[in-house]
Amino acid sequence: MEKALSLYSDAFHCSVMTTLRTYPPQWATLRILAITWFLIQVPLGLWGTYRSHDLWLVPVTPASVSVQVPHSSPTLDIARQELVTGWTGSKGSSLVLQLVQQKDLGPDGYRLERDAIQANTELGLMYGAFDLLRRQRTGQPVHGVVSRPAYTLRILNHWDNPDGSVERGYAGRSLFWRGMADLAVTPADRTLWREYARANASVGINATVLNNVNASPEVLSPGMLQRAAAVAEELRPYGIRVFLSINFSSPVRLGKLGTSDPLDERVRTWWAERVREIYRLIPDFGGFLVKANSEGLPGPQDFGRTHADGANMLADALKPFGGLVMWRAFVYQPTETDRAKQAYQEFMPLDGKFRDNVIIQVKNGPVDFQPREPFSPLFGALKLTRVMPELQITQEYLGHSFQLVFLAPMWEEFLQSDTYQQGPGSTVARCTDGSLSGHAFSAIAGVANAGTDENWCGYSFGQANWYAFGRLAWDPGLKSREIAGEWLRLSFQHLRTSVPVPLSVKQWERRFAAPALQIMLRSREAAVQYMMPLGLHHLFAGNHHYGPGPWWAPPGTREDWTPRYYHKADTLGIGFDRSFTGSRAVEQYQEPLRSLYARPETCPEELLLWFHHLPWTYRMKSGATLWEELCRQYDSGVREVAGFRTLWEGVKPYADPVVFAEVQQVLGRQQADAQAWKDACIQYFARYSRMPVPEGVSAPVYALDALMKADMRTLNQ
Ligand code: GCW
Repeated sequence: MEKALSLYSDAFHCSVMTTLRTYPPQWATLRILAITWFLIQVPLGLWGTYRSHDLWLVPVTPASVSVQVPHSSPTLDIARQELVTGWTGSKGSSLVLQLVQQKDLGPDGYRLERDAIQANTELGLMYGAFDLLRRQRTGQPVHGVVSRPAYTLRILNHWDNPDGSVERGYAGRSLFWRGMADLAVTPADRTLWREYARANASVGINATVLNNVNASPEVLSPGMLQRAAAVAEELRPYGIRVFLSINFSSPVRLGKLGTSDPLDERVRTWWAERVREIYRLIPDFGGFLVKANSEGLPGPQDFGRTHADGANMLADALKPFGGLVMWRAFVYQPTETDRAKQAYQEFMPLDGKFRDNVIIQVKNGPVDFQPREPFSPLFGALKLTRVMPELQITQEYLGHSFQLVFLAPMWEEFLQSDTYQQGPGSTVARCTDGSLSGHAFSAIAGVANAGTDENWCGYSFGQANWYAFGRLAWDPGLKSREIAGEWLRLSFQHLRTSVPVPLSVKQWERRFAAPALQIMLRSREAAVQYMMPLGLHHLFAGNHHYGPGPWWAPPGTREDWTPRYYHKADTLGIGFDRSFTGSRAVEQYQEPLRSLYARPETCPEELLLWFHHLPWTYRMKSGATLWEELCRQYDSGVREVAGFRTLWEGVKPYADPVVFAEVQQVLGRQQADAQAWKDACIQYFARYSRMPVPEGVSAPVYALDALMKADMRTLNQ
């Protein structure tokens, strides 16, 4: 992308120069003027080309506004500066930022009045300022607005390693780490961290975990802590608190103690000292995120202790400083027990045993960020313990940064799922944002998709997922459509007059925004269809989690890491039986879900093969057999992507050429890879179903044997 952008500017620059060179020397003055114009316009961003690094915070030529702040402070100065440089309201307006005492606004909420922003805190005023500017740019009402976030903590999880690599990152290197030998903080680091903080604050994100949950003990080394402190310094004025992931065996690996047993006094003292040291450097440090006894990582169970023992030990160390432990429930072992059941089984007996500064972080689905899963039954089930959702913004299982998939529809589906824990209407959002539990404190996490790529997210539309996470963490009731619409306007509307065919706002909405919106809103369902329709899950070839591999099972691989564990295709049928005749995972859901999920006739078809192993000839609601329906879903997913390409071709005259070319390329690869998914899965499953591919389903492009040998990541690169 970066390359594309600079190629584009270079091309422009060359053509300006060539034109000028062809004119006679008396044109020298004009030449100088033209070059000066060019040099001024580009850095100021007034030239109207796409600058992917700006994200949704595109610079404008502001109208004049006078902004009064109650006093000067780093946060209020930011709010003021944003308003002055970003004002697109009426010229000559005056605005007062007022600190008030209004209980209904809470710590981060605000009220937008005709000529005032009111909030209880400086941060509330800053959030109000960002919202006001967003509203001006997206044509929403700018006064009479009261807003406060649903979740107290709206946090990103970076899976960044000390060496600068990013686990499941598809957008360059880490924003925070460059290796243990390069911990010095440069001015460029600070600039990048401020830009990062600003982007987060603009959508209400107020915390971040700087390193991978697969944590290296080194994160607690003095050098890394000092760098983390420098990050915290830049993030603080934007209201973003820094957290770290820790490795449970740090006392042994870093502290050279003989044990990491959470009940051992020396271990407890060691952690208490580490925590004191951190708070000396980062006075508002948020706390620890912990992945323990999960996927081979150490944890309290190594010493015969429970997750509660481990979490509480850290919570006790953090308590005097107001710190928090986010303890992940992503735990499963290669046992006979269905993987989807294990987190619930481990954590339910511990309900009520956690300290009040512990919160259990649960992935949205019971398995692992698959394109579609039912919600994890832990939501709403843990009644005495705080629970927070973990979403994945980085597209590990949804096409990396090579496919355009807008994730808000998936998150909306999840957050609005009814758990029935306290009767109808007990949505996941309400079970976790404090509405039902009455807990004063609540949180939601998103695994970040940002890296050092010029455009932060690997491809431009990936930015929409970062944006959407922030917006939903603030207001889980928002609709994907509203979020996508906002993001499109913020990111691209300013280009409408500098595109090949300049447009009015109305024309731009119709000709550019509407088709782009349609692509975004349908993209997740399309991905489900061409990857794993009807409740299928984890069909990936290899640990890269990109392309199809329902056959994938290299010798020695843990069974629960192979697709066959999940799809269980045989000559009789396909799917994972989690009903009462199978693993009984349905038992973990409240009524009426338990009964609905337990019977194929009442199970939602989009989750059918998640809960049931059914004959290939099973009759679907459409009257087609399961096999026919499966083939058609795959086919329809590929067709949908072909449709996205056509829609996108239609925006060409109205799109910035750089954006156009980039998305065109992404969709091209997406269609080819969708085709590979369809061809792989239909041909592979046909070996079991032994049924003909139904009429109307397009013929394969790839032969199964070739796909089985190919590296799916590079097949259509
Ligand atoms: O889905 C899996 C990923 C791992 C990740 C793990 C987790 C950080 O493939 O890369 O590890 O989930 O969430 O802990």
